[in-house]
Amino acid sequence: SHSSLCSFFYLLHSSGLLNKTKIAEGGRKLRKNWSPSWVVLVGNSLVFFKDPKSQTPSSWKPGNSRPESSVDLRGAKLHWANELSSKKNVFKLRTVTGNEFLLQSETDSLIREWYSTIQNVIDRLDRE
Ligand code: I3S
Repeated sequence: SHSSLCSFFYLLHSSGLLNKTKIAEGGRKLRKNWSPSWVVLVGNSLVFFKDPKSQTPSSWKPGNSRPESSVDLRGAKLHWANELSSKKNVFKLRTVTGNEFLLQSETDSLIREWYSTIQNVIDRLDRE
């Protein structure tokens, strides 16, 4: 149908592979554990999928995918955070509940696109 085709292209547009590590849970610091994660923006949430090899766009089907976790972007804060890692292109996402994630890509244009996409959602939610 037209609407499922629209959803499909929307997901394709706002999904991709990033390196991810959670660095805090409820304000408590965690040990870094970087791993590639398939990231999808769905509505007001970022959804992370664990196994990128089985979660490429061609195999992505609603129903057979297993999100590892998801992040509510309402009230979240986004900051460039290159001082928090030896890797380049790192930003930090902090949720209202005090969960903190670092997201990273070797591709400058890709990380900038993710940064502004996420910031736009946060700004829109702030205005509501
Ligand atoms: O901020 P840190 O502690 O230097 O982060 C590095 C460590 O987490 C390291 O793991 P172990 O200390 O458990 O071996 C990771 O392998 C590194 O990737 C972390 O640093 P970067 O600079 O990559 O974020």
